[in-house]
Amino acid sequence: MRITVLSGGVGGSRFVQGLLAAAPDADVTVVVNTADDVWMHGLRVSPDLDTAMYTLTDAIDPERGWGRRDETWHAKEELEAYGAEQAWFGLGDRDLATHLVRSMVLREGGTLSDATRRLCERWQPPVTLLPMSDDEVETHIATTVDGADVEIHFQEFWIRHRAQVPVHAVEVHGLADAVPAPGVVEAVLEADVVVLPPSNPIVSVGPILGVRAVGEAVRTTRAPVVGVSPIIGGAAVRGMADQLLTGLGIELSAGGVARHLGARRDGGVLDGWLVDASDADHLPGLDALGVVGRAVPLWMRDPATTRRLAEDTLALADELRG
Ligand code: FO1
Repeated sequence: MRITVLSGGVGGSRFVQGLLAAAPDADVTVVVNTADDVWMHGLRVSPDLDTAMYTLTDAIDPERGWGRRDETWHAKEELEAYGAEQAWFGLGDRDLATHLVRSMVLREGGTLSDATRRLCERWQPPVTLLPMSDDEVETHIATTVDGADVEIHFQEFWIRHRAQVPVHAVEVHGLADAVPAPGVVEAVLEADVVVLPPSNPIVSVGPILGVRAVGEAVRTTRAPVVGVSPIIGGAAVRGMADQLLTGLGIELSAGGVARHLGARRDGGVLDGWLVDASDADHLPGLDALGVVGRAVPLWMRDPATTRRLAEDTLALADELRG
């Protein structure tokens, strides 16, 4: 069975771990958001690609959910001592080698796909890891810092300001002209199941669907498209979906995100949508939207609950396939 997952960083990668446990014989392709990518100290950093690669090879730091386990921060301390502008970014010493290798591949004229393949030669993740695009795409946030209206990179919004500054607009630079990376459209069109895991609908799943040909492929694939709500109750499970959705006027609920993504029958991307058991009151609204909803335990607390969520997702896909 071919499963294609459109994923951001931490939440999406955790979900894929459950998917691999639920369907060990499946051929899984993870199409990863690259709009979080950023130039840091002259190096190209791809946070979601690295989080997926590290999570699926158990190199991830389990507490942080990003970066390497057993990490040290000497380079970061030295950059702080130099008063380097971007010293606020969590650049780990082990992680630094990943950015150096990626940047070397790019500097030699390679693509982000080439760099990802190069890094995966070492890590051998149990999935095919594809950037959504090889074009440079970057999410910037229009905000107000110390009374001044500015536009800053998403990473600065999230890390330096801890998402505690207002969101006036989200601009994904380069997205309009970005084309899918090699293999991405095929992975969506030839899948038996396409999954939108509990990643941020604005800054993670959004940009992937915003690569025009990818969004079109998701809307036209013969595979059932099943999403998992990143919102439980009225709050994001983790990350900064609260601030982003509210800032953009999208209802902060499982139903609100489903309406934002839309039903495939009306030009949206969803056939099915999993909400948490505590959000079962959103099921009638999903029916009205034209999306088949299921209320199941959504919290990925441990491998068992994560696997169960993946099983519930595949079960709904089977139902939708008919
Ligand atoms: N997240 C943080 O909250 N603080 C950091 O300093 C930080 C550094 C970092 C470095 C490499 C990397 O791959 C991810 C990193 N992240 C950090 C996480 C990252 O900002 C987010 O995971 C995604 O960009 C949003 O999903």
